[in-house]
Amino acid sequence: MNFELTASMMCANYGNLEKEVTDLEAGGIDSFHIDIMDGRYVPNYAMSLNDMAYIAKATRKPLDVHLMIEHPNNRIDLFLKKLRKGDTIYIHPEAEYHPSTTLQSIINAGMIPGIAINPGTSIETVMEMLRIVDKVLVMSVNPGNAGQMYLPYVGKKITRLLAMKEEMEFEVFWDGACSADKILEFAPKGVDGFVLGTTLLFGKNRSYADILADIRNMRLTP
Ligand code: S6P
Ligand code: MG
Repeated sequence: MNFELTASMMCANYGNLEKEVTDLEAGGIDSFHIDIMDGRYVPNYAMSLNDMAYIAKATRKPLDVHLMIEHPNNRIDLFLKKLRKGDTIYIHPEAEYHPSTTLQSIINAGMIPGIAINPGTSIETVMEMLRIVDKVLVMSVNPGNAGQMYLPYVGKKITRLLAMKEEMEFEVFWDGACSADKILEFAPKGVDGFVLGTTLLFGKNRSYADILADIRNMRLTP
């Protein structure tokens, strides 16, 4: 079974970010998830443009940039010029008056366009954008913080999205409270990737390499 594992870097140890990046990369992580917040769209400040730029220089793995900011198109150029072709940018459609314009800016710059869907956002609301994007990041917690509880009603939305992804040509990624039981259930159903935070990856007394190998081989206890 093939699925992508991406590390939620807002959960990393900022006392030694370089080592975190190196250890995760050596341990087999596929990409780095960068949670950018503005204190307005979500009630928190996590990572910044400079954190993102540092990690982009520290690794050759792809970046997965999750913009939780209002009107990202106002200064999307700041992000685009520090990223590389093949990196992903997710926007929240409700944070933008014209989200498809923003997605087009991302496409024109050679990045992979994605939308992030909040727990309270229905598929119907974002239907047209599903035809534009390559990736859909389904939030299974409300955006803003790591270490939250999974919201069970999101599971049904993921199942519905999985039934649409072939025809509409997008991939489905899971963000928030990603636990062993969720990977065991949803990887076989076709979820393409999982964002790993405090629930499974960070702050454990085991190496990233061991944890990632267990997840990859589905050696997981629900
Ligand atoms: C939340 C953010 C997420 C979290 C991640 C943390 O606003 O988008 O990427 O950082 O979900 O994982 P966990 O396992 O601590 O919930
Ligand atoms: Mg995120």
